[in-house]
Amino acid sequence: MTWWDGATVYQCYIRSFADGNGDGVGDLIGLRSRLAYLKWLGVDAVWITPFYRSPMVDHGYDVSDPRDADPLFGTLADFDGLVDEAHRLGLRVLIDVIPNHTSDRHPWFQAALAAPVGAPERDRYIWRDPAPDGGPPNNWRSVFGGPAWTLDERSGQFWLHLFAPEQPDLNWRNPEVAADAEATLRFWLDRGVDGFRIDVAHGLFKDARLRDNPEWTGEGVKELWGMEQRHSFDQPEVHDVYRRWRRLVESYGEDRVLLGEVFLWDPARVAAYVREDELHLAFSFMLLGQRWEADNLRRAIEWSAQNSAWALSNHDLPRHATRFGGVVERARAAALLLLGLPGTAVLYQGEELGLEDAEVPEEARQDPIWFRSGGTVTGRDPSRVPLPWAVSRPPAFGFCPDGVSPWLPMPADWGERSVEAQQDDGASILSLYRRALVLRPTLSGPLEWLDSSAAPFAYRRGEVDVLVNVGDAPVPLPAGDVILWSASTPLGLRSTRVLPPDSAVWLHPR
Ligand code: ISL
Repeated sequence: MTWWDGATVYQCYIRSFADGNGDGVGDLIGLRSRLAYLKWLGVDAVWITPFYRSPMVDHGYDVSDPRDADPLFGTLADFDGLVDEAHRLGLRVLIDVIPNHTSDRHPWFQAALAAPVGAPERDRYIWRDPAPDGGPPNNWRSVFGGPAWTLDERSGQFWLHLFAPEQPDLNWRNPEVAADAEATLRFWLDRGVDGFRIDVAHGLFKDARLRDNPEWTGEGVKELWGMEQRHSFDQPEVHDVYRRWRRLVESYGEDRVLLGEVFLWDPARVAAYVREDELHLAFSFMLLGQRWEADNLRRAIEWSAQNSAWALSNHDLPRHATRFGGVVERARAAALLLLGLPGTAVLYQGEELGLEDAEVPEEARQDPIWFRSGGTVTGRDPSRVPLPWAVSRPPAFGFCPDGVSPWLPMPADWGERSVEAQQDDGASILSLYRRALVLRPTLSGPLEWLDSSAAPFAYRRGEVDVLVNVGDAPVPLPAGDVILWSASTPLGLRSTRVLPPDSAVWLHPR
């Protein structure tokens, strides 16, 4: 059995977790100072989003040096100290690796811009002559909106960027690119990391002929801006990369994990990445996008690949407390639904506080999606607002020192949601997460669906039944000993017990 089987990983979006140096942006020393909180909460591992050298166009997912820390977040020595402290506390450390693209400030891209057409310096990226009409070489769109190509006036060629123009896509058909990514993996494994979350793991290779993507007809690799991503994502060549990476990480021992962001809707295509000789885990995006509806939640869990990493929220999507309709009791029930599942669960920072998406005023927005869509798509800032730590210290509630503005404004009432406000309150959602994390290891074995008439949504894990009332009427509770319930009010007398709407229980059936 591997350590991640049954484990819970905590996603730390580092910019917004804890500010240790007082500049309004979260950092490595801030995270280190809060590791004891994560230990207290009861998670097994922390996944830290990118803290590498970056011009921060995409908040660190545009990397100019993948083997150094950005001064905004700290130093390599800070990182080493963080890993040591985490390991001392018994917490594993996962970090991001971003193999699909670099920053346009990466020395490789700077060299490419300076080199003549056809020079080896350019071949690490994807360049093409304009189409006959002078426009982009094909019809691909950037995930962030607009064309996936930008013209380099000097050379007269376009470069490919599936994300922002400042994130040029690497040419994975060039062996130097593969070798450099492996050097990055080794660099961090040598510093003691326990695994990697692979950004855009379904990317990397593009169709060799860069054919136009067809219009979306409802099936295929995935949809984006009305097009099927048949030629831009999920090419067969990518699997060899992960076979090599698997051997590489295994040369450091069996306990280093590869977790892919394989953002595809077709479960069979996701499953193709999670194999004996490829990735250990891939996120279940089916569950990440789901609304509070029994059938859809159940289908999302059924459809997802074996070896899923389950999550309800992350830094790219609306928080699930908001997606589920802003009903606190639902967020509480969802915790029991998520933490009852087998395999690996991933919490997104702040969900344990019941945080919802925050209103971010237009003038404060920072996500490239907001700018590239010409202000028509809000983007991801609302789910990236910093965490409140202290009750009564607006506007940053202990995220950063008093008198400093956090990099995104925090709602005025977030003191009530803070760690300090909830930590000693047995009825808080934070206490509920903590109790669930204590009990999670007692749930064992695979998931078995229960066609229980007592609750619309029910599954069994060994000795424990997980019942979730996603409906809007109370349902009778089957006989058994309740070991955990989500409702913030007590369950009531044994004989009259019901499961209220928007609540869940873990129970030993009788
Ligand atoms: O393909 C997608 C939509 O159809 C995207 O959702 C894509 O998988 C996702 O945006 C990738 O996200 C990751 O890489 C981005 C970065 O901005 C995100 O924060 C990161 O999670 C570019 O590095």
